[in-house]
Amino acid sequence: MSRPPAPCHTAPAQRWDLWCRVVDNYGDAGVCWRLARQLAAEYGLAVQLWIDRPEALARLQPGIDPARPRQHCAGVDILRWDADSGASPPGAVLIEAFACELPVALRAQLAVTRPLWINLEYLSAEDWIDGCHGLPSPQAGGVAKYFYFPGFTPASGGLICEATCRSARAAWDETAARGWLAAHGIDARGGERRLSLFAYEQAALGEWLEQLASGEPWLLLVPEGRILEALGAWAGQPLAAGSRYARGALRLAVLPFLDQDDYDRLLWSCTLNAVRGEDSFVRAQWARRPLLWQAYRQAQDAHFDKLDAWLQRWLAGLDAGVADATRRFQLAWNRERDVAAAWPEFAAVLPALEQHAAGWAEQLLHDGDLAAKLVQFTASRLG
Ligand code: TRH
Repeated sequence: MSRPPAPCHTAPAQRWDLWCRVVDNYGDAGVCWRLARQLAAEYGLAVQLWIDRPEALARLQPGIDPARPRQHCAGVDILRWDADSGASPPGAVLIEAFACELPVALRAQLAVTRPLWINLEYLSAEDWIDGCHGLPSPQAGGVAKYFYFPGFTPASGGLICEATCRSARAAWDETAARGWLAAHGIDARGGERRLSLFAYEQAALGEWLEQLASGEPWLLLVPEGRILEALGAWAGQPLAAGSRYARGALRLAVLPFLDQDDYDRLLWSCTLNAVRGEDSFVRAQWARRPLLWQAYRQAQDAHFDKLDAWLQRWLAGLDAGVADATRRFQLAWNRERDVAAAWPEFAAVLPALEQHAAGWAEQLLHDGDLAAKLVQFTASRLG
């Protein structure tokens, strides 16, 4: 997909406003921050990111001060979304992330200011996404709000992937990985495979760790987070950033919570990445390595539909044995049981999945990344 022409430096940059409410964890802030940065860096847009909990953003990006109501970082104006927000007129494009309710004051002016109003939805690999992506929904005052669905198909809104991510990943190799680990005080050992772990609570964690301890050598790399409690219970000692622990063939190193760019480097350095939610799940695909996805739990187990839909796409065309072993382990991880029983077969197919991973990433980006598609989508509607 061709990119729009480079920004003209004499014309004022088009302004986009991105509104983000942090529901929980880091995904809402993570997705919005990534998109805001990319739109500013690659498309020369003047991006304003309004966020109700800048402290979530501060964990992901060094240099952000959550106490400041307004600041500029990585080309983006970051504004705290508080009770008085929404009085100033929006830019040409207004993105409401994940159906967050826009401020009343802002909604009241949309019929007059008429920005292109987009609801950026959560990611799903389900088929119905393609039929809904890009549809307008009439709102009060004759204004349309467009549904923008990220996704895995050409007919969807695509996946966020910055140009810098592609080039830096392409240049990353085992020497870089070892250097990165050394900088974090971790010595890489020959013959040892690496597993990164970013997970919600996980009842089956202990049985998996036991098995890892009694098999081939693995180095488990865990950024600080809520999984540390379960890990510490298994290790029989409290764990925090900097902790080291070993049992049998398993070595464990706890890292600090990394900034977004450094978290990518962790993913690129591992044999297998256990990820969760939405944004780390996408980043693990750009890592071009096998991944284990813990979907964000939803009512009525709706997340299993999302998991199935993604597995169908990811595993399409793979040898039936590889696909079955992978599906079984991903389901066991999400059901939080029978993980130990499913591990040996999944471990055996990791090399085949690694071979598949690079082609999969290329295929996903073939029709353009999310920002490229979004910019085209807006250009065609703004005229
Ligand atoms: O944190 P998540 O579980 O986030 C979410 C939210 O819960 C949200 O409400 C939900 O709807 C959504 O998931 C599906 O997982 P996610 O999406 O992977 O976001 C994590 C972010 O944190 C991502 O941008 C990567 C980043 N990260 C770091 O920057 N450093 C780290 O060390 C780690 C572990 C993650």
